[in-house]
Amino acid sequence: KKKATVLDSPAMNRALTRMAHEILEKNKGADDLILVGIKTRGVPLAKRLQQKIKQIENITVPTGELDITLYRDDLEKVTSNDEPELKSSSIDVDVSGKLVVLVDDVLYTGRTVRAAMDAVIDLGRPSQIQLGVLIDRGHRELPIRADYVGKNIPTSEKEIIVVQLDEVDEDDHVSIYEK
Ligand code: 3GP
Ligand code: 5GP
Ligand code: MG
Repeated sequence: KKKATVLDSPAMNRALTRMAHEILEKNKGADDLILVGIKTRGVPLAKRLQQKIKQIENITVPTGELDITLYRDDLEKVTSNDEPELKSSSIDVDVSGKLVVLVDDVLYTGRTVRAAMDAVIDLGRPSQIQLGVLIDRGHRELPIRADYVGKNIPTSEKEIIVVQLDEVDEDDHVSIYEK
């Protein structure tokens, strides 16, 4: 059941523009930057940030993608023992010595990001890993926080955030639903 729209398309665009500026400001430019999207919707978000950095700095930073999915203890159903793990990765550049910015749509328990960090570190030794998310909905279960946040949306456990992106959903907005 839909409760509210929290970002419409122009608001999402402004949030991503700000995040691109924040990435460039914090890192004093785009040198050695790699944007790595976490599938599904982190991938188009990483591409949008790449476009914005290109518009601001005229540098095309490399992008990559990680597919992190729940590793099921029980093949039949999702249980609380399930942990996200790497299914596949596509990062064509060497991450060694680079600044990797992980990009995802929603940050929740932090377990997906933990698996993503492991996956990046398995590929080489980045100088630093940072995290950008469109939505931080709270409820962390690990000591993980985002460096760049589109919008903080404090949620209850019963609520879910629906992120729709033109590239995937032919629609561009973020809403809160009650389960
Ligand atoms: P995404 O792959 O685009 O990020 O986690 C798989 C998909 O399920 C996600 O899409 C996400 O949008 C959706 N999803 C909705 N609510 C939840 C949730 O509470 N937990 C997880 N892990 N995924 C959710
Ligand atoms: P975490 O591992 O931090 O618990 O969850 C992060 C991943 O689960 C993200 O990739 C995100 O897609 C998905 N996720 C968790 N909660 C939500 C939610 O409320 N809405 C959406 N759209 N995705 C969620
Ligand atoms: Mg996601």
